[in-house]
Amino acid sequence: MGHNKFKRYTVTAALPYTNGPVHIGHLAGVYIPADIYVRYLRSKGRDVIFVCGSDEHGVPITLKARKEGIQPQQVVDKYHKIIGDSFRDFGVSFNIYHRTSSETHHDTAAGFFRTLYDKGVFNEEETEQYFDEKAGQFLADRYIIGTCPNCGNEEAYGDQCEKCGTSLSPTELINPHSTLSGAQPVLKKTRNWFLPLDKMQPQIEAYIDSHKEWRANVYGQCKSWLSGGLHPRAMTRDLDWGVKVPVEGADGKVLYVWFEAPIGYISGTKDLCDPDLSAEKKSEYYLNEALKPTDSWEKYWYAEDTKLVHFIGKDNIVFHCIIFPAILMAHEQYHLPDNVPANEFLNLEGDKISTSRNWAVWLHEYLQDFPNKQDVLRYVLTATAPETKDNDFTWKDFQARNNNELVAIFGNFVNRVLVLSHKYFDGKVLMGSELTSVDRGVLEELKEYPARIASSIEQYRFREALGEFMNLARLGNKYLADAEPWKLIKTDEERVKTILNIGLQITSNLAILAQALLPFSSDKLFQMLNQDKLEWDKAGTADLLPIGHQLNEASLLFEKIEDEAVEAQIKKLMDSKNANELASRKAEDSKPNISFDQFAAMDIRVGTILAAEKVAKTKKLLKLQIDTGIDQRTIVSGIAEYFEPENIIGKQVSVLINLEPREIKGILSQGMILMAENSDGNLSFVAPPAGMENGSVIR
Ligand code: B3M
Ligand code: ZN
Repeated sequence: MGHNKFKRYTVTAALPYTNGPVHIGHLAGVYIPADIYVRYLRSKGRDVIFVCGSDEHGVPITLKARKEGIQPQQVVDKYHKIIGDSFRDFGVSFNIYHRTSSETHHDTAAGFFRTLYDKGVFNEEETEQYFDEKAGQFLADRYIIGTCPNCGNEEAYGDQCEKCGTSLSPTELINPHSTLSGAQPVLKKTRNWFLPLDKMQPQIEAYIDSHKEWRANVYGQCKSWLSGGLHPRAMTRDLDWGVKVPVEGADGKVLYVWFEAPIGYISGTKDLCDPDLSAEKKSEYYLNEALKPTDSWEKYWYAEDTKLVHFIGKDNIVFHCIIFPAILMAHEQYHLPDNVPANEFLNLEGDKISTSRNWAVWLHEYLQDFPNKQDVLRYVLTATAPETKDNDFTWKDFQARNNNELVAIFGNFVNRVLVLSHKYFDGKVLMGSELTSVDRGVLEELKEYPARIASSIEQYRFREALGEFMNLARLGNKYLADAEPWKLIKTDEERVKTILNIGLQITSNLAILAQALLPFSSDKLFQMLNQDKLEWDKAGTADLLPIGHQLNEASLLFEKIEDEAVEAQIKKLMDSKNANELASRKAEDSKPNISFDQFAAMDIRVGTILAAEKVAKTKKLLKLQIDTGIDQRTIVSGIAEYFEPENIIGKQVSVLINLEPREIKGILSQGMILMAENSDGNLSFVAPPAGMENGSVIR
């Protein structure tokens, strides 16, 4: 169907796992593209709902809960709020930001499963799964680690080796063990319900083949999955956190997270369209009352004249293009997705963004460090969007694009037009002398931009759309620079009225076209122009501001970003990288065991350093005078590279006093000072608690 044959649009964005905040990779990959598309549709006056929410089940959540020693519900409550707040503050304009731990979702997902179950869609099959007898539970793939058969990585997961990228099944791991108890898991029989994707392949293939217009990376990935042959996939799991399986004999089982998560789009729509939704739920789901749906939830999901578009990252393609359509087909009431514009990945300063390594720019932190600069990040992440290939975000590029493009072109143009209008004509829109051929040429070019930008957006080419938008700002900037009204004002005021009129009309066009791409700047421009928001189709003309119209005060749209601000961000990243490297270093393996008697033979006492000096002709040695509480003795210690003698005098230390004396560089050393060595090689004294007397026994 052509774009305008659809009566309404259901647009979704991938439900972020609530095991951590969202970062710029999520924004670039999913949420900014989706928001541009939706805002464009709204500015065209289209009936659109934009649905998202927290993905609160799945193993990432339970792993996080185990790691933090809290319940999964506490994890999801924490991150649902952090994520929902940051999306709201960044201006991602969902109609609703729902959540899959909600009752509506559990009922909807379970109901959906039950419908397919009653239709006999699933095959109930017995399989062998790894079971942790110590923890008393079956193990999801991510709870099993072992040696990758492909590259030997000893910490490969049961579903994938993150080192070589090979996708695995748990039984392929060498020497598998459970991350819950460390025990070697055993294979145990269990029954689950499988979706017969193999039998459904012809239907699915026909559906994919009917969408050759999809992005090449999406269509290509689907075709390669299909050419490999689809296999039955379990839609239930032996886990306790998730949506309970609504059939007899399914105790201890939940719906496979990738069966129920996309159904989250449907449950979110249900609550969005529920006229009786409580105020508390509206707040919990960030329901935007200003964006009312016009129809029932069924219309947005069943009707053939609804356009269904899913915005996701490339790692979610198979779930949105193969599995979700398959269960919608099996259900038979639903309209199938019309497009799934998946983006590739964004890297950060040349490295993969990683939640676990804290190698990320977190959205909520960006908003703290760069308040009111949402559009700068939107601009940069759209201008560098990984639409067809992975791309890289750098803070230097962020600064350069802000300063050289937003400030120097877009901001500079609109600011000069507004400031000069106030300076020369008290902020009034006037018209002076006749249009020149240059004026008419500019206005001719202006006409082309709305359709050009619209065409890019409707084909999900947002980088291109932004580039065209900036070309219009460049056109205005050049027109003004060439016309030089600041010089003409002395000799030809009538001409300046016309120049500024054209400048203001272009500015109003930029305000309309920015609604989708740079919404905060659009709002500011409409405010400065003292103009109500205008629909997209008004753009392209030069009569948006009538003669005599009074402008509001002008203010800067963008400010320069200084080196210090960017250097601080780079330092923050480097610090977290160093901290992670330190934390991830594995401690040395243990030495062989010793007997208790061997330990008891050591006599370790509290001592105090009375004097210290470097040992001549050595780099590493200090000669120490120690008060052991029993006597005063000399001990030579290899710590000269870590401590200045004068800084350690008076320090209490732990001393092994019955070590056989030995001569070192001609000095008789009688004992050993105990030191702790960090993974980065730094040494510290094993200092006894304050207030211990010299000679106290350490055991
Ligand atoms: N929670 C996001 C991810 O794979 C996943 C998307 C669900 S969309 C229904 O990172
Ligand atoms: Zn591997």
